[in-house]
Amino acid sequence: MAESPRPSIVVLNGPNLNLLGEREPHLYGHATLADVEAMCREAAERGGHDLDFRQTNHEGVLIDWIQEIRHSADGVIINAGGWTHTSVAVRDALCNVDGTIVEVHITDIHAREDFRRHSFISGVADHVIVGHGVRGYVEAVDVVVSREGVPRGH
Ligand code: CA2
Repeated sequence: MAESPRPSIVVLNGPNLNLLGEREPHLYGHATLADVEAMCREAAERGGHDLDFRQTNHEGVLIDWIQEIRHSADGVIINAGGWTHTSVAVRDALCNVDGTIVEVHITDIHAREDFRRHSFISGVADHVIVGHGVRGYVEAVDVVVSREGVPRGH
């Protein structure tokens, strides 16, 4: 009998997160996005999952990626950066995702400027992690691993 593929987690990062570790360390810390990817990969491996880690500065690219993985990913971890607070289109794309959705923010978006308090994504996410620094990404991987087999919305 053919072996079933390992469950998969896709981590999607939005605009400017490629600059992580280069600027504003007082807010975002010193870890680079490559460091975050390595941490996520280790956690996914520990949980027996494959990991696909991506970043884009282009909103349409993010939407294409969400559509691409909507039926194949067991979990989607998303830090949509500034689009969190502006994009109905990213939210609409996420509505079509079959797997678990975890929204992550490095900072506590509720304790910063007023315009960061509203997230278009939180309403369609199964789980939201804010303000735990880059460790929040690892927590998100652990959430997806622990929810394996749980249908969306439960
Ligand atoms: O706290 C988060 O993870 C955010 O999603 C980060 C976004 C911000 O717009 C959200 O309100 C909260 C900003 C990403 C920009 O990341 C940078 C990292 C280092 C240096 C410069 C930008």
